[in-house]
Parts: sequence; C-alpha cells; structure tokens
Amino acid sequence: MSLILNRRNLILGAAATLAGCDRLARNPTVREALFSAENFHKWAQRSLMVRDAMAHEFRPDQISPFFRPNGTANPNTPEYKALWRDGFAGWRLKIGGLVERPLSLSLAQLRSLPHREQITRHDCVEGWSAIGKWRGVPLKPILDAARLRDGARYIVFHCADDMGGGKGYYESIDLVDAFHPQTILAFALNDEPLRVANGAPLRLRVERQLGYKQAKYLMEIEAVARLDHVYGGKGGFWEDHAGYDWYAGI
Ligand SMILES: Nc1nc2c(c(=O)[nH]1)N[C@H]1C(S)=C(S)[C@@H](COP(=O)(O)O)O[C@H]1N2
Ligand SMILES: [Mo]
Repeated sequence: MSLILNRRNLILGAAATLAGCDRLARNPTVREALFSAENFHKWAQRSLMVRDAMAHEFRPDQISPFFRPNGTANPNTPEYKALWRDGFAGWRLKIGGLVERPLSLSLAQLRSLPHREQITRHDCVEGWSAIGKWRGVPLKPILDAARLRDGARYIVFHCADDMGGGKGYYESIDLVDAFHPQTILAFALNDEPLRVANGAPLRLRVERQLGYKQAKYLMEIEAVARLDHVYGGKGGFWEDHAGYDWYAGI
C-alpha cells in the first residue's frame, strides 16, 4: 500500500504506516472491509491514536543514577573538537531541505524557546535501558517556523560523528513522529547541559522509538520527500548498515 504522508493526508498516512498494514492490505477480504468508508474512518482514527499515544513518563525518583552512553561517545572530529572547545558558541543547527524558510539556530536561541521536560525510558536494542529527564525544544514549532513544503514527508537528522569511511550517523522519522508532543531537541539531561557522551550540544528524543533513533550530535535537520536518495537509502545509519528496522516503535 502506498498511501503517502504529507500535511494534507496526515491521517491516511498515519494509518498506512501501521506495522503489518502492508501484509494485511494484500488480503482481498481485509482490503474490502478496511476501505469501506465507514470502517476506514474508524481504522484510521484508531491507528492515529496508536501512533499519537504518549510514551510513559516516570517520576523523578525513578531516574537512573547513570545514563550509560552508547555508540559514539565523542565524535572527535576536528570540526566537532573546535565547536566543543568554544562551548558550542559557534555551533548552529541548520534546518533545510523542503522548507520555505531555512533556519540556522544557535544554542542560545534554542534555549530561549519554550521548553518541554520529560522523564522517559530509553531502550537500546543491545539490551539495556535507562530512565532520564530530558529538557528540550519540541520539534513541531521549529518545523512550523521553517514551514514545510507540501512534498515533505520525512525529517532527516544529520549528526557530527563520522562512523568510519566518511559515513556519518544519521536518522529519520516521519511527520507523525516529528509532530508528536514528546519529540524534542534536547539540550539537557537530568538538569545538566547535555554531556558530550550523551550527544552535546543537542540530540533528538523521539520517545515512542528505540535507542538508535535518538540521534546525538545534531548538526542539520532536513525535510525530504523520500529516503531512498539519502545516504544508503534505508533511513538511518543502522538501517543502512545492519538491517535494523526503520520504524522502531515501542
Ligand atoms: N550520532 C549518534 N547518535 C546515536 C548513536 C551514535 O552512535 N551516534 N547511537 C545510538 C544508539 S544505538 C543509542 S542506544 C543511543 C545512546 O544514547 P546515549 O549515548 O545517550 O546512551 O544513541 C543513539 N544515537
Ligand atoms: Mo542502541
């Protein structure tokens, strides 16, 4: 099924991205049942609720004493080192691609925008979890300020770390996750500025998804129509190189 997702058909798109939907929709009986207008409406409604549900938020006393770093713990490139030495004063988050108004935001500007705080559990596919309190700027108002063009369907996050052979870490999410209220660009963990090990100066928190989607060391956010032209074409570093699922919903 190739219903696509943009701002105009967000509901159809959200329904279409439900896990297992492709397989189900190939069954003629299921297809007929689903696409009777009435049932489709109900189905779309329920699916949206599934994708829009909030991740569980924890109490402050449940915060893990140590938020274990994983993957890159320091990008260590000359460019990143120069930014770090400077306290990230010269760092800018670029927002571009399919937007009407490309933006370039400093850390100070991001910190001056309305914040959200959330205590959530991070689940890494390697078999560990940690509960942390994140503070950051919701992605939605930033995308609204940049004004997505109609063709935009995914948001790609470009990171500062080189994973070897010139390949950078990157991740991507669809617009349902991009507009989710718990999807934030986080600059603080447990009431302290984000440490280098956890993604300084800014990382993505997309709380309904697994650990590898939580891109650290953000440099650039790009709105795109499709993912097959981006890097290896599978929507993320681990998706390209280890066959991880692009949709890592939990
Ligand atoms: N830029 C970048 N982001 C990344 C990674 C990475 O290696 N580089 N690793 C991912 C994985 S697999 C996990 S589990 C989390 C780890 O986040 P943490 O280091 O804060 O624990 O970051 C994710 N985001
Ligand atoms: Mo992970």
